[in-house]
Amino acid sequence: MDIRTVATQPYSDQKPGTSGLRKKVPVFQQPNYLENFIQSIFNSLEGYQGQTLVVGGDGRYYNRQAIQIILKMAAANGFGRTLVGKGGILSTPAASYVIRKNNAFGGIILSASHNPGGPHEDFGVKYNISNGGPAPEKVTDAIFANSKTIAEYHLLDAPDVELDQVGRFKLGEMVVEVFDSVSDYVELMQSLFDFDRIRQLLTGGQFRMCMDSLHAVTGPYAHALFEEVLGAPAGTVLNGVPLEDFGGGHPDPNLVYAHDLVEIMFGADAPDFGAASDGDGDRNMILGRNFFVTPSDSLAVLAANAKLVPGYKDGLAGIARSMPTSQAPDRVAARLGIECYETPTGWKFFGNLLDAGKATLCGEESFGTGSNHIREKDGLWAVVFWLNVLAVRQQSVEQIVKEHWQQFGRNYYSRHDYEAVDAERANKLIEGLRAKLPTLPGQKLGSYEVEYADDFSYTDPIDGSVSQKQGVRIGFTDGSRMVFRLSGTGTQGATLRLYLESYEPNIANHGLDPQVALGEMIQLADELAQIKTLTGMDKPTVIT
Ligand code: VG1
Ligand code: CO
Repeated sequence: MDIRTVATQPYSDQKPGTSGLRKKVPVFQQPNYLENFIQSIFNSLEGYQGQTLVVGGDGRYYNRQAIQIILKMAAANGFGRTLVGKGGILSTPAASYVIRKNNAFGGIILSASHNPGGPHEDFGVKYNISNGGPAPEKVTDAIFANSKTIAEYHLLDAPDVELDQVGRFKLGEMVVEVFDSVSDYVELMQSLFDFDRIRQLLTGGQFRMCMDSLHAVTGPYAHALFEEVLGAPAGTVLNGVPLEDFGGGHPDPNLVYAHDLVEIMFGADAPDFGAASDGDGDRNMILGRNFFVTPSDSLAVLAANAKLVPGYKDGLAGIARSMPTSQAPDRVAARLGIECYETPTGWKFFGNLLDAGKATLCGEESFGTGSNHIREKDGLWAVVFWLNVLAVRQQSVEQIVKEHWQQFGRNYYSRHDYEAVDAERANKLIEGLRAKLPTLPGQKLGSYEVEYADDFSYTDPIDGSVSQKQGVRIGFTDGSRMVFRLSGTGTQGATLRLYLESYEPNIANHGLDPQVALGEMIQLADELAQIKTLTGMDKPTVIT
């Protein structure tokens, strides 16, 4: 078998976003496009000769073809061993765990997460470092820099390898191990949670749950975890077979896209607990009977109840949340006497805090929750955490959340997304807001008074690196906020995200629809940013 060096030309658009490089499949299928990016990753790394690389993806269209290319390139570039999920399947959290457990040099995860899949839909590539977490900005910047000057890549000339059988074989000088990642992951969950108690809950005949895997990567993990190990009846997991196009849907666990689950949980004779996860298994949505838990509240509730769970019984070192996430977790941190860190959007910013032991739980408003057990957010982990809390407290999801609001007050929260906006107009909107920022503090807007207005800048407390322009935020004197930022994961035009939050300490006012509670702010945001005029849209594409 020969190592071939292939001459290539750079592509100019290989800048990784919030979570890796995401493009339409036909973009990735252009000659040398994937190869260029993979070689640019390798070129930005040092010291990987003979080391281990983890490879897997969420099973979407082009996953298998991409894995074949990556394996041959890894072999040609001198990796000693690759660990590949069976069938090419590896959830993002499982990949993070496998990297850590095997002291791998890093991992390549193929996913566009919650974006649709298929021949004309999205594909993505993400590089994770040896701590199991997404590459930090200095690495992704180096990858992008390499992609702009790349002139050649290396590839082993070899037939395709068998991905569907567990096994170990050689590809050139490199060892390939195809493994089943489900059992490792189940073991990890078992080490954190009280499985006996959860099993009692799920088999006691009183409690019913429903898990929607949305035809994405968590299907096999969820079947093993809930139905085989924890004893829930067969049929507990819906849409549990991963499909290359996710059955035509968006594998995005929210009230809009997880419609099968929403119908069940808000229908007659609904189960007690419902959950869904996304394309690559790192997001989660939590529902009670007729009840939706916002991701920010979920993080706050898990933090407040962490002592009930074996893996966290000794308490939390700290909490970290992304800036646009609601401040509900901050209130729990204050009560517990621990720090709550505020980071830019994207899990890569939690890595240093977790490695330094400063934070134990992390979360984002975008249905992401996780802990120091790995370095990615973890959808099924959040579901099992909730089950453990439910099993101990013997209350409904709704009761637990409402009691939480009684203790801490309620942070009304909503995110409005305007998708596929013309990029120039979206930038104009953000620039317009930036220009207004200095004049806003002290101004009265409706019944609100602006306390601060800035463009969020983050200095990493561990390595001192600075990330600027991470979202325009306008805070009011009563603790309410609105945040504007452009998505870094979309593949079509620009997506404007507007995040809205207000704080309500009074229990008597806890029963409002968030869109009503936030009504005046929604109006003010439009006046301030000229959203309707500039986007040409009279309402958001998705409200979560
Ligand atoms: C979105 C979310 C962000 C999340 C990211 C990756 O990014 O807002 O919170 O970390 O997706 O999640 P953006 O830039 O589009 O707002 V996933 O599940 O795609 O790995
Ligand atoms: Co995801």
